[in-house]
Amino acid sequence: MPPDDQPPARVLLSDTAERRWFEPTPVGRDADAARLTAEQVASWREQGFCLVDGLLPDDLVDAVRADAAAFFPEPGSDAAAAMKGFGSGQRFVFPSPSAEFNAITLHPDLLRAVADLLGVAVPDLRLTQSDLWPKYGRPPSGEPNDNADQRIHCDYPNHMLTHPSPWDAPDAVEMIVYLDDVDDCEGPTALVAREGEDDPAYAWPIMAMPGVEGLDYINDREKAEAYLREHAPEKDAFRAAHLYPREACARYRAGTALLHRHDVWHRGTVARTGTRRLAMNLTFKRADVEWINIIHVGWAWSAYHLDHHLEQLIGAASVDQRTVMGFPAPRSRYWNNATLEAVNARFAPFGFDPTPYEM
Ligand SMILES: O=C(O)CCC(=O)C(=O)O
Ligand SMILES: [Fe+2]
Repeated sequence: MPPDDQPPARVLLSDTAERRWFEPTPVGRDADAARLTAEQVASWREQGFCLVDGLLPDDLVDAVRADAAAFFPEPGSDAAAAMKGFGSGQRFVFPSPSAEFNAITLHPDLLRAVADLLGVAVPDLRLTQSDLWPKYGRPPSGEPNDNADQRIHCDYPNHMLTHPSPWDAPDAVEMIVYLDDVDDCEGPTALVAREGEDDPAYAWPIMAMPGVEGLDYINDREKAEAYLREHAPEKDAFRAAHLYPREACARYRAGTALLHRHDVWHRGTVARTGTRRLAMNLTFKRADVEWINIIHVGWAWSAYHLDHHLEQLIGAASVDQRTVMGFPAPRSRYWNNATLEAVNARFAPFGFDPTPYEM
């Protein structure tokens, strides 16, 4: 537990002999929907993250897990050994041929949770990342870009062209949806909870990591710290004093969601050798934010896929879900009789209803 002179953690902390843990808490209910509790929202806004259970329906989580488990190589196989780092090609990148993957990405309760965190309405969100990747448990190889035991970092550099906005004016929500159990796979995400505005770990600006200010990008923890000791010893000292000693781990199981931010310290840790941890990674930004990029190729790139999953998704989606994808909202300046007729011609075969967009 934190010492007496520190504010109490809102995220639940527990200790075991080897690790400190953040424990997930159940979401609340609002009519038939899952909704973040006030405590969970406060945890995200104050500490930089919340860890929640029950945001997504179990059967949807099971279905995505089954789909991904059938696609990615079995742990322990030669094909698994050959897989390094991230990636599924386009198979588990939004929009995916997996309807369940898309259904999680745009799940109404998930969108509502993100909107609640940012204090905006759902149509004021834009999706900028949704992918699913396996982490195969293996000891760190010692390669600088090995992903097994990550250096502690914030995610902002490869999501945005700038630096995150001040803490109390966040522009985006990141999320990891775990599809396995930490008891099987280990490899929990470790995080440093922010403790108030004077927390030295969160001194402004956030520069004490590889890959910014002209420093090389290095993923592996030991290699990154050795590099910083040589090239930026004050950053290494800062990380050794304020970050690594304070990290605690997200105790996840299938369906647990970690909602975090581009300016929160965290890292991936070593997964149990011979296992495969599957997880989805999502990011939503405020619609008025141009300096955060879509991290994948754009959604329209999938339009020539023979199964027409992009068009089917657009046809079947709710107005809010389309808007979060960047499709023009009702009353957008895009809409007039000509554009409505044209867009309807394109998507009518997929069940598109033009009524909400009529002038
Ligand atoms: O895999 C994890 O638990 C975290 C991964 C991560 O932080 C990253 O790749 O940026
Ligand atoms: Fe990260």
